[in-house]
Amino acid sequence: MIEKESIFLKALNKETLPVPPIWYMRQAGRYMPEYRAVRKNFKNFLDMCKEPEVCCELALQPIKAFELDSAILFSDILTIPDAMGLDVNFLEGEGPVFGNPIKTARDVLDIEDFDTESLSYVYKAVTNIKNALPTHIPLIGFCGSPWTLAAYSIEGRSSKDFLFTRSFIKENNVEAHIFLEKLTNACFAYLKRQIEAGADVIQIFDSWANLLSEEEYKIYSLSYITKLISLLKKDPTTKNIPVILFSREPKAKLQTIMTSNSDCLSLYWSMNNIDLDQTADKVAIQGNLNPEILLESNDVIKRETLKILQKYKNYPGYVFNLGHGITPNINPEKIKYLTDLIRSI
Ligand code: 1CP
Repeated sequence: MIEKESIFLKALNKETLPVPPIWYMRQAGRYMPEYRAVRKNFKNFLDMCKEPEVCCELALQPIKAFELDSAILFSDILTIPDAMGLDVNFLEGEGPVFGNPIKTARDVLDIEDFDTESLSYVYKAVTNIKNALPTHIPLIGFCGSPWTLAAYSIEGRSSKDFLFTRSFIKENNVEAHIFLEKLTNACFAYLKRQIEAGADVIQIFDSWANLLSEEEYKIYSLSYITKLISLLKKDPTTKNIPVILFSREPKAKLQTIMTSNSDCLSLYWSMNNIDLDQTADKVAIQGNLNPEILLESNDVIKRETLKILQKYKNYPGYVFNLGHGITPNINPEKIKYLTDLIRSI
């Protein structure tokens, strides 16, 4: 339970605040020297995620360095496909590579049932982080969207265009939907356990929404996100937990995305022409400074940040964040500068 009042939870509850709460996507990661010092002890990134004590230390690093208004679980979205037997490895400089990806329709039918307890290392990390945080700092739990998890699982690795995945879902349409349904149920069970372990807020990462046309998006992504959120909103254990939806540069209209019923929309950095009259009082907004701005001078950072703060000044429920994750080439001093700047205005 959050004892002291959290401005992050207030914003998610659509309150207008004098200073917005601040956290950053990928706030723990390679841009921090203290992260790299821990990371060098593990060859495979996922092995590091399987150590709850280490995850706790990593999740707290940005809280200690910048006094942010929320922590996020240290883990990855690909824990679910790994638990389904798809054998996820993060190789040096390559990103995720699946030892056992979904290559055929048959592979979908043969996939192992998701055993929620096989990810107990994640729930232990949630509880450790929660216990280590001050009571007024909430903890975000998360999962990938079913579509985003399917895209990695079928492609077998990251890709710019996920061409194999996009033809697979058309050629094996029935099995594609069976797989998306399995992933949706797995995400629900996984998030419920994170909430039971101490997560105060949930974020769903639809990081590959940009691959789909509006029509495809409705069929392959939005319908499953909507189902996932409705499962969360129906269950007595999870129904009061705010849900944030991050969609990377979707082709679908905001009105369409809002039908998912999320409590907050996390905007990609290019989404800066949205009609706030249509979202106000319906959803909180999170975002959306382009992380690349953090490679510029302090003057440029200030100018671009002020534009965003001005836009959301009176918005009912605004959370400051970046429009995508912090990249490894960003200097931590820029994160400090940005955070202090927002609080000084
Ligand atoms: O080598 C390393 O040190 C690994 C770098 C790293 C880190 C720090 C990866 C590999 N994942 C993470 C942690 C992580 N991933 C977190 C918790 C940390 C935090 O936010 O503070 C979260 C929430 C994620 C979520 C995640 N993983 C997403 C969704 C967010 C987004 O960026 O859109 C995605 C797409 C992934 C997959 C992933 N994990 C890591 C890599 C290299 C990738 C592939 C990215 C790609 O396809 O380009």
